[in-house]
Amino acid sequence: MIWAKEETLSRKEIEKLQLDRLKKTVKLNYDKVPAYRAKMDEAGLKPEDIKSLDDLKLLPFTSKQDLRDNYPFGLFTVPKKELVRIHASSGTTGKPTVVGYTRNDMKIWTECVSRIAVMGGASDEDVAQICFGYGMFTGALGLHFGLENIGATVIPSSSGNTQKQIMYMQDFGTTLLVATPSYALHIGEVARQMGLDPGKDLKVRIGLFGGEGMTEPMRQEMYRIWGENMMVTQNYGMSELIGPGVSGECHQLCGMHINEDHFIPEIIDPDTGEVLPPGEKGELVITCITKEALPLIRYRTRDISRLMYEPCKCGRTTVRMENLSGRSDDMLIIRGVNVFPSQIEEVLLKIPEIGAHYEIVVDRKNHLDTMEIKVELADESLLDSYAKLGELESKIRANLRVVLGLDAMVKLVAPRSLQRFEGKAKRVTDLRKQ
Ligand code: DLL
Repeated sequence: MIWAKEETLSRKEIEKLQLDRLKKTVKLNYDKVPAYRAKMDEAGLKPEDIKSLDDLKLLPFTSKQDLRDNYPFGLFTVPKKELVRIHASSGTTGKPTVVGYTRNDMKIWTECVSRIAVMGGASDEDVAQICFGYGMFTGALGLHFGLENIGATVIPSSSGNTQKQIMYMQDFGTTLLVATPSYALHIGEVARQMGLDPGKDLKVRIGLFGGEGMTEPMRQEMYRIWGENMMVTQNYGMSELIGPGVSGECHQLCGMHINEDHFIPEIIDPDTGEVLPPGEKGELVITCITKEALPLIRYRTRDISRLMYEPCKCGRTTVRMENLSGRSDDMLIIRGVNVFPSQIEEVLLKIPEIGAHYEIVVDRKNHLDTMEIKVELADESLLDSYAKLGELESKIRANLRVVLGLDAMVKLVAPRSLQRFEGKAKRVTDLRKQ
């Protein structure tokens, strides 16, 4: 099923809509946000200069730093009284990034999330358990309102207390699970430890995952743990842009459809800021064209992706973004080589003898970068044989060397010994920064 007719407009129709909305949004920012007006003035631009979608590239970027510089409400286009909700993203240091919604923004957000939920197979028949942490994170309340809107029965169980989550699943007949991919794996593992086979003993048939990346081998691991019949999709979003609801995968699993009547995507070269031709990989930049309170223009997401305009078999005409390769600020530079944690995950999860949990520790010793990857064994049986452990370690190192082009230390650890995460997983510790 397709939730909204806007998901199937022709390219010409969508572009017309985008241009009208872009013009209004640029004017709104120019009139109401002194910081953005100053940037446009500096670039010698007036709202009337935006005459075609191609002119988008003339506009100045917005970045996280702009939000910081204007903390908390300086980039908002409306007085605080018009806000009905505030969220904030979890900065690890300093002040958080604050975002706000008018009543109309809430409607748009709900609509966008309803679309991506339906893309992932959700319907009013579903009992949806939301295992994102409720609070300032946009994930839980975003999915909550979107799923309620399509008529699903929502269980706001939040994250943590995993055994109780499983009890709710059994007792309430949960059919749809909302979580980060890493927490979904953890819940599945705990269910198994409780003697359940999630594919048979639970009714969960849809996984709507997001908030962090899910590589293809991780999706395979999800089927292994939750059962082959689970519909596993991921969706993408960001607090600054709206929260969840920017894009989501449909059943074809060929990238995430962007809600293009609300967001205009571009891909740029992260170093030069130049817009790249369709199909090339680079940093995703998004312009919000329907929001009222915080309609960010050309927001630099730091996420690395590619746009795909080829038609999708699902019938939607909206452009798809490739599942992220990572964030430009997640990229590790090890002895001069660029390494994305997702590349490491791809290698590790293809090796059957090891589990889905890993930790990457980067350090500098004697002026040389080192990388140690701690990997969990899938089961205890190998622990008894030094020879087999050594062989496995060499195999992992060799596979990593082929993909990364550099040598990493590999440390095999006992099953279930690495930390588990109830929200977004933290897989990398870079001791060079401390
Ligand atoms: O994570 C919004 C969200 C919640 C999206 C729940 C989907 C589901 P933030 O906390 O602001 O917002 O974090 C945004 O998370 O820039 C990406 O780096 C990462 N991210 C979100 N979804 C995905 C995904 C929410 N499907 C940051 N794949 C983004 C990879 C993702 N990374």
